[in-house]
Amino acid sequence: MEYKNILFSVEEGIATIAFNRPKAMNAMNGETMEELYDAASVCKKDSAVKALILTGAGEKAFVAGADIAQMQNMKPAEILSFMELGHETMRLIETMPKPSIAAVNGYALGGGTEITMACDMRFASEKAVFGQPEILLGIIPGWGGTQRLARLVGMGRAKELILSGEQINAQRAFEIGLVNRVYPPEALMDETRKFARKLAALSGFATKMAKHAINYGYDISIDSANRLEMQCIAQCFSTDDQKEGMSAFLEKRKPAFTGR
Ligand code: DAK
Repeated sequence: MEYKNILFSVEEGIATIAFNRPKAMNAMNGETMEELYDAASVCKKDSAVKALILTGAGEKAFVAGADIAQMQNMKPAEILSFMELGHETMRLIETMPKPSIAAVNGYALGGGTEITMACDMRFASEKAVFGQPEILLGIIPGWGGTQRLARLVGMGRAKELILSGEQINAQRAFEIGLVNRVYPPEALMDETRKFARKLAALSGFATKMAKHAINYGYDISIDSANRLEMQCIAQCFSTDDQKEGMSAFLEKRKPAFTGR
């Protein structure tokens, strides 16, 4: 697929998807969501991709939300397909067997915050701004914000943000657990890439099993979830990576994982 609204590159096993609609603060229209879905599908399938970074091109915005101009006059059927595509894309990123980091360089509002929450981790520039301002437009979050925000920061804080529409800075987002790490703007991408490379060097199979246990264990009973974990770790013991990881430790050398 040819991309118009995102920049997509793969370097040293790290895929980077940068939202790139500077005139609209990288707002998500249907076309951009289709491109994101396509690029995320490529990342999932391509064995050369070991980790994924989502960011915003330019200095001002990650994604300033769904495109309000496009949404304003959408008919119910259009809203429905926009909704489905958005949810499928978020779930694709969240559940893909490879780690993802949102490198949040500026405004991440509404659908922007929702995209960051579909990633496994959020690293923010000191200039980043988060929020779910949908209520100010007479709507509510529509790409999982009501659910993922409450799971990440707790119900009270999620309600505070969603019911008020207030924006918060990176430091506050860090304090409430929405953001994992905060960096000076000029260090954000280097630090994120460094961390992504570190994740990419680990066992791809163990990463896949860890994400599987966390993602699918979260909403079921603790007993069922622990059983799921048991199945996942048992599978790890069938891999070369488990043998390599443990041998390397005992031989006092760095492991060379192959993902098998
Ligand atoms: N949509 C469209 N255009 C946007 C935009 C957006 N979300 N955000 C900014 N822009 C455009 C502005 O209209 C402006 O365009 P021009 O006037 O230059 O043509 C340009 O980007 C620059 O913006 P500003 O002039 O406003 O720049 P400032 O630095 O003064 O302010 C800002 C930056 C990010 C604080 C401000 O632009 C802003 O508040 N933007 C809107 C933020 C917002 O409300 N975002 C939430 C959108 S609602 C659904 C699923 C999901 C959703 C809805 C439905 N379904 C499944 C049904 C999600 C909804 C949302 O995300």
